[in-house]
Amino acid sequence: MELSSGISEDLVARLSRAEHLVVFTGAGVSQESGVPTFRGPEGLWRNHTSEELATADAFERDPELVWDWYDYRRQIIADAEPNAAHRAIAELEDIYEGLKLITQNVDGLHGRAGSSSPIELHGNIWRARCTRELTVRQFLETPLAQRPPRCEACGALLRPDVVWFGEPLPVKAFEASRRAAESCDAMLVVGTSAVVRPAASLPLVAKHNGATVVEINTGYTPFSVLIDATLMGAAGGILPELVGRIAERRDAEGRLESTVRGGEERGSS
Ligand code: BV8
Repeated sequence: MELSSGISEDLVARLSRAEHLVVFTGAGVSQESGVPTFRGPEGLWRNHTSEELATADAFERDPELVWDWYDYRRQIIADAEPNAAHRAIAELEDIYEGLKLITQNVDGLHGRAGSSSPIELHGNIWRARCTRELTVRQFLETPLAQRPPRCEACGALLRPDVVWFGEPLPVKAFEASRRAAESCDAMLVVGTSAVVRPAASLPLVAKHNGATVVEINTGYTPFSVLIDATLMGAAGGILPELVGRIAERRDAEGRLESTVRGGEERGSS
């Protein structure tokens, strides 16, 4: 376990040799975009914790309160821009063919930064689901005109299309994530406190399967003693430097060329 704010040449070498890279992100990757993290001091809202509000029980008890919390977050996210960490992660797709991005976040900022197919383990705050027909639609209206919003087809309550505590993760998304963690040879774990299960098991699956696992976080997490390295600092500062150095090294080794050339050939076909 290597603890440093500096990025060692050895780490850059190990990551640049990887053939199958997975990036796994949590709320910390969006913190520099001004989006409150879940368990940081800004995670409280009207003295409620996220764990209290992100549940089917809370919604059952007071759908208006829960929708007010989501509307508050949607307004912040609508005004937010992807930050340098999101953009650096999007750039990794040009460096590693078949890169897999798995996120616990529901803010959609990876997609807005250019990542082509983030696996959203916990759903997306910009979709809503009818509680009666279970139909899912894009739902971008913020602030909400109707509180709580109702299905235009049947009048039943809409709910955010996210995974609440006590609810199962989308099976296909989690299976794809587990397969990626089992088969990768390197994983970057960015901005997660590693407490929410089963998502937080993925870096341990990668480590168990022999991958090089590197955490980027402003603080220690339960992973820190179990993985190869923790780069201590803000993702928006560390990731652009790390990605740049990996690209340089792969370019120097002719690996980037082959990937990009492959990409260009793919693009021309
Ligand atoms: C399930 C969507 C089973 C909603 C989220 C007891 C009772 C009930 C359940 C449980 C229990 N014990 C355990 C559980 C399981 C539970 C769980 O794990 N609870 C935890 C709290 C202990 N899990 C579940 O309930 C899951 N479902 O188990 O179902 C089941 C199976 C079959 C059938 C029925 C049921 C569902 C979990 C999903 C919950 N939904 N989000 C919404 O967003 O509104 S989780 C929520 O937490 C977000 O998705 C968030 O992404 C995720 C993880 O948090 P983090 O991303 O890590 O964010 P956090 O704020 O914690 O940390 C931020 C980190 O970033 C910090 O480390 C910080 O240092 C760092 N940071 C900050 N700034 C920066 C930075 N790093 C770098 N740069 C920076 N600038």
